[in-house]
Amino acid sequence: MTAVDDARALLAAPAVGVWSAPGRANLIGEHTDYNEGFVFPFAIAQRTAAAVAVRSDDVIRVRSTFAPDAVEVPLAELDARIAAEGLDWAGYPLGVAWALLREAPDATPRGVDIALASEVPVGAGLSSSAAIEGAVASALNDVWNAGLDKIALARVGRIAENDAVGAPTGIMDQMASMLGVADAATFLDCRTLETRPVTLGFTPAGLAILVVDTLVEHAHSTGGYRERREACERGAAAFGVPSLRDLTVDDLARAEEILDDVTFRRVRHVVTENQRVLDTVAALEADGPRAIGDLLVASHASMRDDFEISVPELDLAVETTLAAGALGARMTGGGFGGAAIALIPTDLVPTATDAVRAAFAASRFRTPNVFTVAPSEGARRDA
Ligand code: GAF
Repeated sequence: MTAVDDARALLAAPAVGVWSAPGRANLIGEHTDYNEGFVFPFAIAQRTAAAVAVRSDDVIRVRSTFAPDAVEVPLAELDARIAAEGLDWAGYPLGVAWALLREAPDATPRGVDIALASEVPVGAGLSSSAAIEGAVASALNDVWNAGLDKIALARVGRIAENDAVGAPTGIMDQMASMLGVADAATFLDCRTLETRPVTLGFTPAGLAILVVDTLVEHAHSTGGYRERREACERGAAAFGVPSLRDLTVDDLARAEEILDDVTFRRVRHVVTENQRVLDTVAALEADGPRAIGDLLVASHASMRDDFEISVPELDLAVETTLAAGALGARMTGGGFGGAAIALIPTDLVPTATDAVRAAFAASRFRTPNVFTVAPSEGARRDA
């Protein structure tokens, strides 16, 4: 059974349609999105599906396979329910409905039942939240005749996440989920929202992306993520620029002079990470996927040492996969837990998987989930 089948089965009434959107892995470009920089994520094959039935009243009712209770809100009370907070998982789909109505004033809202089912592991740093947002935004865009394009729907997802759920994230995950292309990653300029799919060519090169989900939980609505964002804003303000996107590696000597040590290291991560994204795209296009390993390794070191968002489990996953023959490896996503990715020859996947499990056992860490992901298509209507 796929998520599409599960969502349809959960819906109590005949569906007018089923829409789905994927999770994502970020190949490189971490904590650069809210600094108006560059990112290079890809959509994965695991998807979240939203099956929708139209109701005769003006109630929006959401159910999911990952929570026991349905949540119902009359459309007229949506503003108040979002403002009151406390919606838990239902904050994502209801937040999308609320944001869509804000962004598409000509939409024709009507009562709907939405049933959600997901194949995207929750809390793994693979953006199960963007997958929910993308599926629900795509569904309501059609059912309510909102007429938004994919970039506008990504923005709707981000507004839901920022203003309804309260996580101060950037737009990378929603753009990756909406715009994914099979066998490609999305090169995205977060200042202009210009995007370009870049072919990855992992399979013909005999390579795979191995994910190590450490099962260490993280939440971007709390603590560390927000603090990192504030440090970046302090750094930009000290230079009198709108965002760290406006600095280059040539500005780092001056940054070290005028900033305190912690703020300087946060700035150095973002500035060098932006450059690594550009270098990764260039290396891929010139020399193919075997050429990008060192950039992934450098990205991880920068997140571990300068941005300080790694955890021992992520470092161990990176070290162990590299020792098992990966060409490059790094934590992916916001950090403080979640997953690492490794670019690895396909024939080494079984031994690397065993090595990671053994290393985690030896360190008395929880047994991680280890699996491969494939660059896949973005949000779509399935039925
Ligand atoms: C999380 C956020 F949701 C993204 O916007 C991005 O900032 C990422 O962390 C770090 O690159 O996934």
